[in-house]
Amino acid sequence: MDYFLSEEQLMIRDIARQIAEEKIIPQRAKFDEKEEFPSEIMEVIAQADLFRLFIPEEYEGLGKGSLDLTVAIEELSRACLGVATSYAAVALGTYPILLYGSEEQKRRYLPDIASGKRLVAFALTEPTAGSDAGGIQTTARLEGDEYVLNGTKQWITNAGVADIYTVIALTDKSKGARGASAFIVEKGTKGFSFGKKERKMGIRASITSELIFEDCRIPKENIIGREGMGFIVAMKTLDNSRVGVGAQGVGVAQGAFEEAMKFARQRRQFGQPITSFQAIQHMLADMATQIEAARALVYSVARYIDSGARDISKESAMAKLFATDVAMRVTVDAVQIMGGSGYMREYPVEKMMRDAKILQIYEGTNQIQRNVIAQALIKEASRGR
Ligand code: COS
Repeated sequence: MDYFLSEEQLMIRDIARQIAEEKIIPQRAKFDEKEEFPSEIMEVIAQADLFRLFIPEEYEGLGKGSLDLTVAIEELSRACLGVATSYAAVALGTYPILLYGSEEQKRRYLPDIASGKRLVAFALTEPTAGSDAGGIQTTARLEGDEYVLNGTKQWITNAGVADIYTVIALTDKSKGARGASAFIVEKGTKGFSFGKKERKMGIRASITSELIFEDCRIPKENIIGREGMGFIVAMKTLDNSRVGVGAQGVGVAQGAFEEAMKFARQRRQFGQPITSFQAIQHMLADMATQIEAARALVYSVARYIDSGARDISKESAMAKLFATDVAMRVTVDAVQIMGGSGYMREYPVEKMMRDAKILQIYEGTNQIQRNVIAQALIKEASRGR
C-alpha cells in the first residue's frame, strides 16, 4: 500500500533499511546468543542522525514527528527487535524532557541525545509497581538544594549503557500517584548504581537491569516540571511512545512474514512448493492482511499525533494493542509455516517469535491498553461524543 510518505520519510526508511540490512541482520543472531548490547550499531544509528529525528531543531535535532520516528523504528524492528528496543527506549526516556523539561534542561541534555553521544533510559517500573504505575515506592526527599532519592527501579531498558535517566519518584508519599515527581539523574551520580542484568526470553540485544538509589543526591533543578506532576509526565510519555511500540510490532511482523514467504517458495513437499497449498496460502494472506491493517492504524495514529492532537491516549493505546497482537500472531504463524526449520535457531523466526512477546507486555500490557481505551470511550460517551 502507498501511505504517501514524504520524500524525507522515504529517505529515513531507506537509511534505516540500509543499516538493518548491512549492519544488523548479519549480526542479530550473535547479539541474541551472546545477550550483547549492540554499541557499534548505536554508533551507526547516531552517525545516520536517527537520534536527531525526535529532537527539535533548536537543540540540534531534525525536529521530525511521530511518523518519521515510526518509520525508523519499523525498519529497525524488521531486522532485530532488540536493537530497535534499545533505540526506541532513548526516545521513551527523552519524552519527559521534551514534553515537560525546562529550557535549561533542554539546552543541557537534548544536543547530546541528538548526536547519540549520550543514551537515555526511562525509569518508572518497580518490583511492586508494574501495571499499577501509581504504586511506586521510590522516594525523593528535598533537603536544601538537593533531592535525595531512595529505592529500586526494575526492568529498565538501557540501564547501565544510558547516561541520562528520567526517573519517577514520590515527593509526597501520602498523596500516592499525585505525590509523584519526575527527575533527571545522570549516570555516575553518587548513590546511583545498577543491579542485576536480566536474562530474557527475547530482545536480548537490549540491556535490562535494575537501578538502585541509595541516598542519591541530585540538584533540585533536576526535577522535570513541578512536584506532583510525575504521574502525568509518565502517562503523557507513554501516550507518545506507545505508537512506537506499535511500529515495532509492524516491523517484526513484516520481517517474519518475509522470512516465511521466502522459505515457503523454496520448500517442496508432495512434489511441489508449499506455496501451492491452500493451507499455506491462507496463512500468508491472513498474515499480510493483518500487517497492513496494523501499519495503517500505526501510521494514522502517528499522523494524528503529528497534527498536534492533545489527547492521544486512546489512539496510541489502540495502535500498540492492535499492532503488537498482530506481531505475536504473525511471528507464531511464520514459525508454523516453516515447521521444523522455523523452530531451529538457524533461521531467524524463532528469535522473532521470542522477541515479539515483549511487545504485548512492555510500555503497559495489552490488558492495560484495553483499560486505557475503555476509560477513554466511556469518558467520550458521557460527554455525548
Ligand atoms: N494523560 C493525562 N492524565 C492521565 C493519563 C494520561 N494518559 N492517564 C491518567 N491520567 C490522570 C488521570 O486523569 C488521573 O487524574 P486525577 O487524579 O486528577 O483524576 C490520574 O492521572 C490518575 O489516573 P488513574 O486514576 O486512571 O490512574 P490509575 O492508577 O488507575 O492507573 C493506568 C492508570 C493503569 C492507565 C496506569 O497506571 C498505567 O498506564 N499503567 C501501565 C504503566 C506502564 O505502561 N508501565 C510500563 C512501564 S514503562 S516501560
